[in-house]
Amino acid sequence: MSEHKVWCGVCEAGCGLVATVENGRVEKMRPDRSHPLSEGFACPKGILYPHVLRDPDRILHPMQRQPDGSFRRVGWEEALDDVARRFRAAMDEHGGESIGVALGNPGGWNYGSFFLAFGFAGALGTHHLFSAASVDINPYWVTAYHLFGNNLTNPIPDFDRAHFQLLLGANPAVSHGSMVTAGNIRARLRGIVERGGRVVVVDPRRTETAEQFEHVPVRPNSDVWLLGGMLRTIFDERLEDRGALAEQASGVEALRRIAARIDLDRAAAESGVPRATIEQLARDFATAPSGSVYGRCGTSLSSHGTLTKYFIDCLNIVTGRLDRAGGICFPRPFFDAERVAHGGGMVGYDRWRTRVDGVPEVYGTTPQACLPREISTPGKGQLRALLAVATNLGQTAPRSTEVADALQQLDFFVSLDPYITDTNKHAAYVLPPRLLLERDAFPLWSQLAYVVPNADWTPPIVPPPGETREDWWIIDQIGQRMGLFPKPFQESRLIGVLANALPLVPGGAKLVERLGLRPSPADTIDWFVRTGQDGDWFGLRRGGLNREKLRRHEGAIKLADRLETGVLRRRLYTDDRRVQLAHALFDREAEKLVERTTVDDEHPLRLFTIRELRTMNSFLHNIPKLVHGYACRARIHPDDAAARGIVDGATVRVTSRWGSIVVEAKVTDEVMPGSVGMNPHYGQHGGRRVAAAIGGGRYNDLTPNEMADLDVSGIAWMNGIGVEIAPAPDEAPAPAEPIAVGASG
Ligand SMILES: Nc1nc2c(c(=O)[nH]1)N[C@H]1C(S)=C(S)[C@@H](COP(=O)(O)OP(=O)(O)OC[C@H]3O[C@@H](n4cnc5c(=O)[nH]c(N)nc54)[C@H](O)[C@@H]3O)O[C@H]1N2
Ligand SMILES: Nc1nc2c(c(=O)[nH]1)N[C@H]1C(S)=C(S)[C@@H](COP(=O)(O)OP(=O)(O)OC[C@H]3O[C@@H](n4cnc5c(=O)[nH]c(N)nc54)[C@H](O)[C@@H]3O)O[C@H]1N2
Ligand code: SF4
Ligand SMILES: [Mo]
Repeated sequence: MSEHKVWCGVCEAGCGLVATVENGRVEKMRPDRSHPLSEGFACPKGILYPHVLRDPDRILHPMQRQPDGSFRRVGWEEALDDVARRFRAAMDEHGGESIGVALGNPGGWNYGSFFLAFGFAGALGTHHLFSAASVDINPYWVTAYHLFGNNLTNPIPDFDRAHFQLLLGANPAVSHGSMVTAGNIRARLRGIVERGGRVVVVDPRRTETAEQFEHVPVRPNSDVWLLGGMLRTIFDERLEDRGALAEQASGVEALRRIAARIDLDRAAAESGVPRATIEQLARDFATAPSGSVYGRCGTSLSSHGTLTKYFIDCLNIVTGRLDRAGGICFPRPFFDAERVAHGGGMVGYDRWRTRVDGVPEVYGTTPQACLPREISTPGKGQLRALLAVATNLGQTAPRSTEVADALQQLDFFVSLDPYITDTNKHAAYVLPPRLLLERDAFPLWSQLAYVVPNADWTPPIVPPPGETREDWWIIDQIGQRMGLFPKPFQESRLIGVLANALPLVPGGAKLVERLGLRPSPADTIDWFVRTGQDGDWFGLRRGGLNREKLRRHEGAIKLADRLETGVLRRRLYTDDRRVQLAHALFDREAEKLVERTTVDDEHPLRLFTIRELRTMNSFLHNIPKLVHGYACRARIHPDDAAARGIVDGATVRVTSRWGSIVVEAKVTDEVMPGSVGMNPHYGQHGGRRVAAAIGGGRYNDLTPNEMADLDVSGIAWMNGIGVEIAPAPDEAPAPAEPIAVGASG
């Protein structure tokens, strides 16, 4: 029996856990009290994660789809050769652009698969790179690129020193934080109140977070009005921090003009928040000793996600909270992915437009919303083959059923996933990855948002089961067999150093290519860790970090007690090293906002998403201990229910302009009148038998994907779409039929 300190990469909180391993099996997980960030906090998803490793529905061998829709076990050689041959045929006949890559949420938490998915798309020269960011954080990426010069720059709330924390569209008591990694985030928020400060939660639902703090109900999809109204008030009442603006920002006048367009009475009417409350919130926020505004999915997955995020950042900047204690601070990553992405030419916006919809690229990716039309629209560059990595977009992307239908039109589709899902049940092959604890884990993204800077690189602690392989290895094998990656990886520290250092000198990049140097993902990261601000500089700096040291060290190494301040100029990528507030893009978005009417008489209620503590997007619904007691329910306010003759527990039909589903109603005043809250990712019908048995409707059958309805960032609009609900006593939710998985082993 042995114990190991590990990093939980299931969600963004990045908790430290202690795993007890016996006979190559994880028998127990408990919170790691010594972890610098989570300090003994963990949730059931992390603690019960080992159940996923031994889930009987997990596939442990390459699976090939049969004509009758069932799956049969095949060998790796056969599978990889066939996959490579068919991708190669698509490439030869129709060009690299005809092949796409879709990378889902867990792919982002797996550095190797992230590198290889982007690398594979890069080598193909395809624009068909669909990332989960386009159903999550595209407004962050677009706004950061304009304001800070780098999509990945993400100043985070310094909760531990804040006196006023405004949270919009976020439920950290359940989600444990997103785009900010704060371990026991609830305790940190309570700390604000204990110091005499305030936490205000703006949400259409009295959430688990709102219950504990001050709650301001808001109509879904209207935060942009509330925030715009706050900005307007701050300028009108001269509450802005002129010193900070003069020092840190350019283009303030442009922002003033945008704010002046927000009429406060209309802001109140649109948001359902009284004008006096908007004005008072603005004053209280601006005059608090410190604090910040933070917005997440409720604000991002909206029809004005980018303008909303712009207003959030601007509120922090005009009140002098950027780069200041208790405000929003720049993180201190030990692997500076911002610098690497910038140096590697990855950052950007609108360098090209998508083929069918003509929407701007974001960080080199195409929004998932475009996927069905890229498949169905003939012409040069039509999408014909897809490699899906850790994504269930037939459930999690907008208009999920249309996505699933479109996937069936592909000539060839391959998926890397531990399960047969709603999405990959249409794939020719499903290839089995190694999961957390079976592979090494590196906090590629979360370390960009740690409120307590720390470093960790967890080695695998149990042997991989069956014939599973690492995601990156699988993609690499496909690429090599296609002749796309001319060299195998060279697992060598020296190669890692040469391949990454040489491009820094003129002509070096060419030399790397001529010598055929191809470092493994781990060697690349190691090089950047060693040359980062906490690195060992190859022995020149004593006590500095490198891979061996991190892997040998049990648990995470604390790098600083708190976030740094006064580092703005070092952390910005804009030409003048100031925050750039003026951009035509934001003018246009403000113009669109004031011109758009949001009244939809046929769909007067507004639907929004409710996440649950024990599920993680669509991934963990197959673990009985996690989904116990859960179901898909449309929560509706008693007044709205009475007006429609709906009683608690009734079967109802929820209809939007884009689709219709049947679910169970829950009548509750936790949601504000005029809104409907629902859990997503039910109605699963893949090979996850427990998940399928729960039934329920698919939320994303109701969400739009036409560009005319969406934000400039291409972010899916999932919160605040118009719906109507009617009793449907004679209808039952469609029964799910699990896919047969033969001889999985
Ligand atoms: N209505 C609505 N829809 C939403 C949202 C919402 O709030 N409302 N939220 C959106 C957001 S924020 C996100 S991030 C997306 C998430 O949507 P997805 O990116 O589709 O993420 P998951 O649902 O977690 O599905 C991930 C898949 O990866 C598999 N997987 C897990 N670990 C691994 C691994 O290590 N390797 C491989 N190869 N596969 C793995 C799982 O089995 C699962 O099938 O959903 C979006 N969809
Ligand atoms: N337990 C659990 N944790 C998770 C996940 C999970 O599925 N389960 N998913 C992970 C992922 S991928 C992400 S991206 C993060 C998301 O992290 P969060 O954004 O904190 O999580 P959500 O629960 O989606 O919170 C969104 C909140 O916005 C509210 N809301 C909806 N529409 C609106 C609106 O128009 N305006 C306002 N003001 N509020 C609105 C909802 O009621 C909800 O409380 O969570 C991560 N953590
Ligand atoms: S909160 Fe997230 S990181 Fe922490 S234990 Fe739960 S799933 Fe893992
Ligand atoms: Mo997400």
